[in-house]
Amino acid sequence: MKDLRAQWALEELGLPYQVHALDHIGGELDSEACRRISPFRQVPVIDDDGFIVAESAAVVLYLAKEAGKLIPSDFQGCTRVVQWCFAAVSTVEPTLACIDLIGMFDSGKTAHKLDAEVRRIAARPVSPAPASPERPGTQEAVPCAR
Ligand SMILES: N[C@@H](CCC(=O)N[C@@H](CS)C(=O)NCC(=O)O)C(=O)O
Repeated sequence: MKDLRAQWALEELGLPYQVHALDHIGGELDSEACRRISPFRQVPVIDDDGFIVAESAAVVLYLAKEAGKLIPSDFQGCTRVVQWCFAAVSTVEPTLACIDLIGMFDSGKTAHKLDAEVRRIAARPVSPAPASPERPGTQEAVPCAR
């Protein structure tokens, strides 16, 4: 699933790429080759002429910077994109993953409090980032709940 983030960025940027699928069930992620390129033996990982980047958000940022598209070149604009990338992987995603895990592993519905708390967090409205002096009127928002 998270490989789609890398592929989406590649498509948006119009960069050529080849997909090398790995057999997770067959244990390919535990191979020595995978261990060398992926710190946590997870995908996606990209190999850009020998420069290896793991972690989907880092991959997306790297590709955008490399192509000089989808990300502003000024420091503040760039930081805003980094902010939303962090928000996606460290705020939004863990909350939604927790809801999924409760659904998968708490079929007996014993984790009421945890379920309610996570859903409360997921339903929290997202305030737009404040407009920056350089971009008055520019605000961003992403939906969190689903
Ligand atoms: N934080 C990582 C998470 C990557 C991740 O969870 N990848 C999954 C596939 S979507 C994976 O490799 N799972 C195999 C495993 O953890 O053993 C990222 O955003 O790239």
